[in-house]
Amino acid sequence: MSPLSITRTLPADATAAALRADVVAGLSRTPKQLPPKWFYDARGSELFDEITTLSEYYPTRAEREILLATADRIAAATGARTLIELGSGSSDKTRHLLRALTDLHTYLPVDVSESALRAAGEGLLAEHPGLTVHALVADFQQGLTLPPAPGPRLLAFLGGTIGNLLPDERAAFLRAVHDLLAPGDALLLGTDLVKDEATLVAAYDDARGVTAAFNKNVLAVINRELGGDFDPEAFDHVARWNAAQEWIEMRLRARTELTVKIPDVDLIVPFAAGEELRTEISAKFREEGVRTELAAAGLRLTEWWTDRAGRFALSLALR
Ligand code: AVJ
Repeated sequence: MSPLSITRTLPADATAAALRADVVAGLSRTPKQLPPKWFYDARGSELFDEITTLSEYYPTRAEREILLATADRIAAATGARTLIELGSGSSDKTRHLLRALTDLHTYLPVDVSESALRAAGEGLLAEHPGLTVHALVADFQQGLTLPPAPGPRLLAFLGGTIGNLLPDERAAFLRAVHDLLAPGDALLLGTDLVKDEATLVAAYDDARGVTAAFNKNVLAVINRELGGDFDPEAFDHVARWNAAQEWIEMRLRARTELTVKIPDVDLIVPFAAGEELRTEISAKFREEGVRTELAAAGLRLTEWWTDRAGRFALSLALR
């Protein structure tokens, strides 16, 4: 069995520096905001995995349904010899793709979590002994350099995570994907779709409060990493549909007027009673919008697949 190789393209202290910068900038401005990537420490990743099992949270199941139904067509359309997966996490849904991609030589999972990459990589190698697995510890928003790997290459960005980027970040991201790919390479993109407000809000405000705990986990991350004294109990979880932007916003709302100290970045953060801190946007898409955004980045949408209920889409686009 070939060994699992792991390359760290982030300096060891890059994550810490990025968190400090995001906390200082995001909590000093009005309205307050933090990028969603800081949810995902070990506890946050566990809570996210639990979210994917909730009856209200349909995207994971819907995307798996599409992948199961289309994996063979994806394999035939791309003939991929290399699969690159951004934000691979547990590589759970990837298994359906790997089974179908009969010409696959190399799998390049990319994630900020080295522990997730190691666990997933070892599991996949056991199932596909001939496969070369080269994991990259990297933040795909900070610019990505890929090791040489045989083409055609298929780059997968699943889960609807593109929806967590703001529109200008999304455009920059798709442009970077275009620049990473060669003619004949493909992008497989998962996007959650616009639907009725009640279904969307329930998916981000479940009855058992798992999403609320996930949302508040970012406060625990700041407390632990930067010596903060956030009291998670002092905030309410808010999930709201922004109809103009067509995205869900997750927020944390201060129950009372309060002050938070974050000594490691010399920050004292006042909250007014009812003041909200935006922790995530999760954009929802329509086919025409996806087609247009891909085209603007030089990528051509060739396939659009949804689950039977029409809740989620997988797009295949060619460079
Ligand atoms: C799967 C990472 C895209 O926006 O739906 C789940 C994360 N946030 N519940 C999403 C999430 C709240 C999620 N992503």
